[in-house]
Amino acid sequence: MQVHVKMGLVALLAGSVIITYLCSFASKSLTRFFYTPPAQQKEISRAPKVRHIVLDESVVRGKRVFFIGDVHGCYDEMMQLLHKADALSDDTVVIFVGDMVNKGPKSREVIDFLRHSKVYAVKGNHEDHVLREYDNSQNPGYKLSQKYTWVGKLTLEEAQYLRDLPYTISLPTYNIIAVHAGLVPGRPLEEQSDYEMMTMRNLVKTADGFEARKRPTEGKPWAAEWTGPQHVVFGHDAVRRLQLYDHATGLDTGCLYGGNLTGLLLGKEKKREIVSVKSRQSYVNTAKV
Ligand SMILES: [Mn+2]
Repeated sequence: MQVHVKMGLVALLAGSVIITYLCSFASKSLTRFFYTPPAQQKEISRAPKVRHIVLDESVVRGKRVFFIGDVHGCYDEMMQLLHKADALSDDTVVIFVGDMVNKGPKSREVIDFLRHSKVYAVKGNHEDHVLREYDNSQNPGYKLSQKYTWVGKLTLEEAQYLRDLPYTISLPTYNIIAVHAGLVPGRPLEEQSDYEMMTMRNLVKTADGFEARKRPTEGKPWAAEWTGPQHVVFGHDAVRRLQLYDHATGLDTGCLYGGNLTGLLLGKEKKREIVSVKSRQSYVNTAKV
């Protein structure tokens, strides 16, 4: 008899645990299903006001240009690199090639620096992820996951800064375009896909040109297929580290993963120089593709 009572109690307990779990799961799903963003929120898109920016001769005349690869919140290394290249003076135009934030230790500090310095930056897939989470977190029922808790502290102005980062920055004087991930050859900038400019790594040849691929398992590195006429400076591809092609330079040398933070410095005589600093530690174990 006693055994039966015990078994009954165990069954009751197990049953109530399962029911509690199912209820919480159902309520989360229902919140997601029935949630309608506030009217004003609907009008906000993650796209910037201007997708492609041109820095003309008047901006770069007589100045050096310093492109910086994926910082990913590695604020200390970023400052060290800027000092090493003496890039904080007025005679240098600094351009970040995207993924300045997320995954690493000091994303807020990096955003603060970007907003209050006279530097330029393009939007990477991680800026886009941050904006997605920021927008989601405007819903009171939405819970930010552990890795995005820092996004909950962003101000509207900080989010707006990230939102308005362009996908490309062109420097006709140098015949250079900066983009986070890559460009599909033979396609004008206005016809490049926003998503592909932030995520592509490879190209697959098709009957009428190329198709972009996010994963590097199919096709060839896009930069190997890029024949100009512009030189493209990009990031995003930590696995391939420094990429030096005639018409493309890949600057993601995996600072986040214990590699380097790397920049490309164009001297006043248009001489190109790679400048890098060692990462202080491995903040994330392996580079995921
Ligand atoms: Mn990226």
